[in-house]
Amino acid sequence: IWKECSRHLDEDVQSITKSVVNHVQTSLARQAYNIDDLGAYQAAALSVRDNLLVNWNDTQLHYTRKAPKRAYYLSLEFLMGRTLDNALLNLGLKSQYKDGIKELGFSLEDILEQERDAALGNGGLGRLAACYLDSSASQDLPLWGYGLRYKYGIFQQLISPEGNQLEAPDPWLDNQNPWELPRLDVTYDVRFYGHAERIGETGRATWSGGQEVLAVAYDVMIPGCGTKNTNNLRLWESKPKRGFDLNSFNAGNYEGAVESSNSAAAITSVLYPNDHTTFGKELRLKQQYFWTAASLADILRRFKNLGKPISEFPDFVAIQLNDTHPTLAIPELMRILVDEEELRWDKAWEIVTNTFFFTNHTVLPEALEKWPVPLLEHLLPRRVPERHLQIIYDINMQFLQAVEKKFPGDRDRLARMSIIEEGVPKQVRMANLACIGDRKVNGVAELHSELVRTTIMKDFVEFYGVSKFANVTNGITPRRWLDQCNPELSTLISKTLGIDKTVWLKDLTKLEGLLAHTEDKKFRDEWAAIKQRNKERLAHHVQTTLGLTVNTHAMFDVQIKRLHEYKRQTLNILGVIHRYLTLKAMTPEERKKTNPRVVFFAGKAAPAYYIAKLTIRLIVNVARVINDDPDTKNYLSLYFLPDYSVSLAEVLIPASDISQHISTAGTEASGTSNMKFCLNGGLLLGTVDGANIEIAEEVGESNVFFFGHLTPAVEDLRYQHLYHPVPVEEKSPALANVLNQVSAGLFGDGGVYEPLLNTIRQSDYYLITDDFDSYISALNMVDEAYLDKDEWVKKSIRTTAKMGKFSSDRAIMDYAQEYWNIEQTPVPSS
Ligand code: 26Q
Repeated sequence: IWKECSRHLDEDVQSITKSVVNHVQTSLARQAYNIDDLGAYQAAALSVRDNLLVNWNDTQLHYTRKAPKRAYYLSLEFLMGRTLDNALLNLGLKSQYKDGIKELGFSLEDILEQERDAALGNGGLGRLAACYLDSSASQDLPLWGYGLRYKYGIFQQLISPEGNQLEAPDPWLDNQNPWELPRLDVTYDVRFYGHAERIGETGRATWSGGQEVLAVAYDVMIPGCGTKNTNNLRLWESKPKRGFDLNSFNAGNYEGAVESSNSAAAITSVLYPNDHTTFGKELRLKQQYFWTAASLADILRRFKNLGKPISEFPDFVAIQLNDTHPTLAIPELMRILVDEEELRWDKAWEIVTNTFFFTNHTVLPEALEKWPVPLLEHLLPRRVPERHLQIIYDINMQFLQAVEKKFPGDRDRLARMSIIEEGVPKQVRMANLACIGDRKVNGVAELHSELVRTTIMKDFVEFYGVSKFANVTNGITPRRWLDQCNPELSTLISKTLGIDKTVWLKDLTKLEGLLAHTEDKKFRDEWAAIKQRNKERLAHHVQTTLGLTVNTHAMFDVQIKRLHEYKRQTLNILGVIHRYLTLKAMTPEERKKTNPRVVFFAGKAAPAYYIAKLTIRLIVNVARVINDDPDTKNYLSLYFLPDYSVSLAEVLIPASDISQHISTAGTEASGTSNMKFCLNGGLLLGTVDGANIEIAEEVGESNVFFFGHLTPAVEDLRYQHLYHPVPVEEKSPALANVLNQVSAGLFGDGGVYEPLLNTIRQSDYYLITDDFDSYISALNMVDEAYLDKDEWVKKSIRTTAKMGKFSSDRAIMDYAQEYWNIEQTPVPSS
């Protein structure tokens, strides 16, 4: 049997080399002897793509034939990262390709590095969408993603000599992208501005004038793990409807001739790099309407092919709105049903409210999406009653009448619940519209969902009842976030559990089987050795990219996420300074007894977020001083790794001993990197916030390091800051000392940092002063725990073993069963 298998494998390897060489010659039009790593990557990718295409076609055909109810995930962000490694693993072809590529004189590891990340997202929300696609395919669920094909993804981050963040464009499509299939025949017209008129007896509306733009589909194949099912991510590109204006051209006005085509192409040119703020930009609203209109038209066309009556739409279609960004889909579907399908308002509304589901990702008031009425009015005209803004007004009127009926005379309540916020200008509250137009609303972790119910959606809970407001705790795909990024650990787990990896990767609760081995010294040693090699891999990366040498015998302490005041990178860097000052004050003998620590930061700041950028500058300049100090550098060093990305996360996460998730309680909706670190055996230092709480519930509080005030205290503390302020010196002398040292210029011109330090000295909205001392004691507890290496490794194993709950497979099945009512539809293996 073994001979038989290896013969097959040989055949596989032969056919792989043949297919790769074939692509070199025919697709790339190059000579096989004259190819570099990039060429080898492209040829290998095209060869893998051939495999994906077969499965993708079979899957789409199977779905069409079986006609199950389908789900659609509308997200303005899909933070996919690289594809080749993931596709090889999901197809089960990695070792064959490794051999085949080697036979051609290349190393698979090297050519994988050639791929650019698809970075069409800012952070957590976009990466969550990518994990859900992987899980939907792996669980055989008929789900498609819909998004935009931005020409430029999230900006590339550079760090200037002064330590400032600089932004450069991310031209990720400059090398051709083998993972997408242009569908030049799948297009829709989308219209902006212009005006609508009633025609004929029926009073149907037609729209004329304005700007017409073409939406062109690009399909990205999403392979499942250990299944033939390969789902689809459809991304829209905007194109001018007409090439250029011939009249202007003939009149010699060449600029004018291409003006409209430029503005059409602009719609999908760039991802907005802001998470949590900045509303009111016309182009962003245009993106949202362009994308929802094209996606809905496409979904409707597919539904119509079934030949079912429109009243059955919700029996065949469920649409998940990833945050409020696609909320215009609600009035758009109303427009289609009323204007084009000629349904009565009530009937249309019933269909709409049975089709959409809405996920909220934040309770921060400043992050709730609002759009000025005049802007919407301008973009989506309201000449006739059936147009968007009028539709929004009509939805609002009917809704408020129902509220008035239930709570007569409660004008404040009406004002709070209205879709329209009074003021100059009036604003459309997208979260209210999304809530009113949806079947169900969910938050992304238990605490967060509870906060949704008790704060931003309190009135709506009182109106609709609590059952409309539920929770689906986020998850992560263990394929990318363990098997792919930490192959050695994956192998050790399969060996220890005595099962094939596809089994536990698709039923992550199986990891609990590791608990039985925590007392096995040999297993623990292997576990620890893998962590050590992952630390060396990260050190090697830092050495080759930044030319810096990292001490791999120190504890690796990692905080990687978007820069934001609520995430409190500032607390971390002030803690580092405190540690530095403490070390400086010690004798050399005392220092030797301390636990050496290397601190890593990575993350991007929104380009206009001044305080976040100043935090980066402080981190970079503290690193310069600390890493250069001969007294302390063996005990404490600090690195800010530029241009954080999915690929960088894949190197950082497996290398971490401890990671920090230290948001002010009640502010981080869930967090998902916390789950990734723990899955890779890193311990967690965090606040009682978001999914940290559920992680602690799973692994036991003795295996995590918690600190800080709890959510119910936050509001009171903020009130005290405003009305009974206490100087930092009194609250935390240690912190006051740190702030003074920064001001005094220990890390270069102190004045530069005053605006940042003043956010703490003054209103301190995110409670740095209140949590600082407890944070420092938590850090000390981490040090103490790390001294007992054996016990630390046990904690690490226990943590990984209890991560079953956080697989995105669990989350996606929850959506499938409790929200969308869709069924697993496996493609038979031929
Ligand atoms: C909205 C309008 C205009 C411009 C930008 C935006 C915008 C863009 C991105 C608003 C928010 C985002 C991203 C939010 C985000 O990533 N939230 C995170 O979602 C994760 C997945 O649920 C959670 O784990 C994190 O807690 C949450 O912060």
